[in-house]
Amino acid sequence: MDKEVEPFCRALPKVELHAHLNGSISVATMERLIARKPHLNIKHSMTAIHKGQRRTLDECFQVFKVIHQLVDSEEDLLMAAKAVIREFSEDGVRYLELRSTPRVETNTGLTKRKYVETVIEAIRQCKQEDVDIDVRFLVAVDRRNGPEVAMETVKLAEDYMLSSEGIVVGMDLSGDPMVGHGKDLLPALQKARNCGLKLALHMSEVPCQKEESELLLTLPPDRIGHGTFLHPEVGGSWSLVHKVREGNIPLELCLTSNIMGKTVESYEKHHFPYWYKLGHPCVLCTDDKGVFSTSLSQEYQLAASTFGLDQEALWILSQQAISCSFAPEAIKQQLEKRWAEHPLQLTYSQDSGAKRK
Ligand code: 6MZ
Repeated sequence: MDKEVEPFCRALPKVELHAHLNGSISVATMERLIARKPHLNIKHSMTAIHKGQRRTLDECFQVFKVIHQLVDSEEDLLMAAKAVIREFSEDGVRYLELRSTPRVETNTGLTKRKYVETVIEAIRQCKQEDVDIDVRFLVAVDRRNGPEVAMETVKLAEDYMLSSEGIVVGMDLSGDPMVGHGKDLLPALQKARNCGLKLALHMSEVPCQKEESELLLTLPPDRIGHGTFLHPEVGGSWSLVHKVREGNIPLELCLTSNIMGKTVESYEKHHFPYWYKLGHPCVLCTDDKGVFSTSLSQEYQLAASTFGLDQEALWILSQQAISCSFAPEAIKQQLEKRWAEHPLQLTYSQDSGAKRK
C-alpha cells in the first residue's frame, strides 16, 4: 500500500454522515464513564469490539445495551457527546451529522426532551469552544420501539427542527434490523418527510428485508444506511437498484462495521465497489467508531487499500460527501470553498493540473 496514504487520509478534510452517538464513544471516554459507575462492574471488553475480532449483529446490539447503562444522565450524555464531537474534529472531520435515539432514564430523570436538548447543548458548546467542525443532529427512531414511539419521536424532531437554529436537520431509522417491520413505521416517516425533516434510513442491512426496502423507497429516503443487500448479486433485486439509482439516493457505507458485525464476509466482498463503479454517490462513514474501534481516516485508508483508490479518488469521495449532507445550501457552499482552499487540494492541483475541479 502507498505509505503516504495514512497521513493523507488523516489530513484529508472529511464529512461524516453516519455516526451513532453512543456507538461512537472512544475508549478514553468510556474509561471516564466506567469510573463514574464502578457498581455496574462493566469491563472495556463489554463496550467495544477490538481489531481483528468479529461479532454477530445480535452481539453488537448487546454492546449498545451496556453502553446505554453507562450513559444514562444529562451529565454523562453531555460529556460523551462533546468528546465524540472533539474526536471527530481531531480526525479531520469538518462536517458531522450525529444521530442518536432519545431515551428516558427514570433513575436519573432523563426525559426524551432533555436528551435531545443535551445533544443540542453539546453541539452548541463545541461551537462556542471553537472546535473546528460543523455538527448537525439526526434524531433517531429505534425500529424496535414500534409505531407509536416513532410518531412521538417525529413530533420531538419536528419541534427541535423549528427551534434549534438549524442543528436538528433530520431523522434516522435504525436499531436491530431483525426486529420490527418498516411498514409499521411508514406513517411516522411520511409525517417526518412532510414536515421537512430529511430521512436517513437503515435499509437492507441484513438479507430478507427486500419487501421492507421496496416499501421504504416509496417515501423516498434522502440517504440510505448500509444498503448491504440491495443488489441482486447478494439476494436483492434489479428493481431496488433501479429505484436507488433513479432517485440518486446516496449510500452511507461503513466498511469496518459491516465486517465486524458479520453482515459482510470480508473487505474484498463489501458492496462499496458495486455502487462506486456505477458512479453512484457513496459516502464512507464509521457507523460506531467506538464499538468498532475505527476512525473515519481509517475507513478511507481501508477503502484505498482494498479497492485500489488513489489520493485523487479519495479526495473526490470526501468532497462529494458534502452534496450528500443535509446541511443548508449556504453551509454546503462554505464547505465546498473550504475544500477548494485546503492545502492538500492546492498541492494536488499543482501536481495534477487541478483535475478535480
Ligand atoms: C442499526 C444501529 C447500528 O442512538 O444510543 N445502531 N442500528 N444497525 C447498526 N449497525 C451496527 N449501530 C448502532 O446509538 C446506539 C444505537 O444506534 C443504533 C441502535 O439503535 C443502537 O442502540 P444511540 O446514540
